[in-house]
Amino acid sequence: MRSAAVLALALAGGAAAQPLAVGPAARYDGHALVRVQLRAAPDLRLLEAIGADMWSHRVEAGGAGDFMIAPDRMDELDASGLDYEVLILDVQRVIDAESARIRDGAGRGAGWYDEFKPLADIGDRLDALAAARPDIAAVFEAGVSLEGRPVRALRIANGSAGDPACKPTILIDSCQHAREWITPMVCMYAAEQLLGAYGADPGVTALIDGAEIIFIPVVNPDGYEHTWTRDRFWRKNRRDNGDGTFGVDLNRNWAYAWGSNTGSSGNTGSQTYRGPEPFSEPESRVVRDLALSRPRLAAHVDLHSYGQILLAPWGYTSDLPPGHETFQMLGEEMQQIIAAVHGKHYVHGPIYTTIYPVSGGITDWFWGDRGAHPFGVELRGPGFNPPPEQILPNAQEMYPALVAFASWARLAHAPPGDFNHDASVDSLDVLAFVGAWSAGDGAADFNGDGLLDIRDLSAFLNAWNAGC
Ligand code: 0X9
Ligand code: ZN
Repeated sequence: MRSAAVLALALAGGAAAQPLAVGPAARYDGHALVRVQLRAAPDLRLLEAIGADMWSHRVEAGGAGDFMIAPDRMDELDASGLDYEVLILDVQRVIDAESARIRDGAGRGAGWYDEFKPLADIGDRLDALAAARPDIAAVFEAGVSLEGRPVRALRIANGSAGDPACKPTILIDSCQHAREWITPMVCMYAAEQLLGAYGADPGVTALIDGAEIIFIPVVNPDGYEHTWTRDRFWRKNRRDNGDGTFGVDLNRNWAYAWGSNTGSSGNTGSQTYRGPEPFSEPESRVVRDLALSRPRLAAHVDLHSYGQILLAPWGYTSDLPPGHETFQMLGEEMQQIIAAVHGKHYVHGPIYTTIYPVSGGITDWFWGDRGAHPFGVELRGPGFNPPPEQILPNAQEMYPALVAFASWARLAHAPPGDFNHDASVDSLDVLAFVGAWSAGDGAADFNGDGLLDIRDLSAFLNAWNAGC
């Protein structure tokens, strides 16, 4: 293959390899979305047996879940005796309406957040954000997907403040699951607002001076592209499993407590197929390797949709994680911040008992393996294709919650010797500590024994000597 073919490929849109096998686009004629009242765990297996695609599920809502069911399986649902209500009669009509709206530009007002965006637009916007603030923002390629698409990231940090080795990293990603279109929008909005607030909002300025914040709006670019071109409700990546099925659920591919049949599946065709081994997929490896490259990983947020839920570890067990009280405190704080914006109620709690068991999930890995504080977030619905009017309010309510969480994580994960929290361990920290200590400031109770004495001074100096 030379000149002409290469040129045609280049013009067709750059580096992304195009999938070779292109069959007819997936259709959902007559598929219904039903909300089912679940009585017990076996009901979930029953629904799986009739090929139901679980869209969302919340234990706290009395075990109600939304499931998409094919028209030829509705009889089986009726025969099951399960109580259900129909939310959408014909899912294909909703897809058609959505694509017509996007094609005609009907939902498109002046704002970027008035309509869902394809992968290329998200990439362009990332470039524009970085170009507008080259002093504190840069786009980089975190890695490459299975089909050769770049997994792009935006890094926000102030290179002229502090010492990089002292800076806590906050990582925010979205779209492990391809069909959850609202998630990259909310992710982009948070990055954009953060950049806009630098220098104007003291809290955000301190955050950007004292930490690095990395956004990955589309972890699963192959799957995302697939939802725009072939199958609106594709969830997994695009791995050819070699048996006629495609896709690994990236959020079951992480190494912490990987492989349990509670919370993931070994069946290649399953929506929660975990892959042949932990980190078998390039997309999960890209995020893992980025995390491993950061010396001081503080927090991780993984955006999903839908259900309005703030999710803490664990996903693999109902046992409470170490630090459970801290997660409860943070969940409550974010819940209140979100509610104060547009009045939306988000529930919060551990994954396992708040939605359902998840093993090999990203959130368990960040806490169990890395010790970074993670949250998984289920954003607004309804469904994976909410009206585009939901995008902006959803983004507006999440942004301050993310800032609060990131700001907490920056301080909680700062090097102990960085007493004044300016992301360097230097003589200013000694001055600040001695000042606090002689003023009887509780912050100088460095060993936390309730007393201010010489032991605090020596504990501080040990930490200070250790540097970052
Ligand atoms: O099943 C999942 O992976 C998530 N639900 S979804 O409907 N978006 O597929 C829940 C996982 C919880 N953990 C994180 N959100 N990280
Ligand atoms: Zn998801």
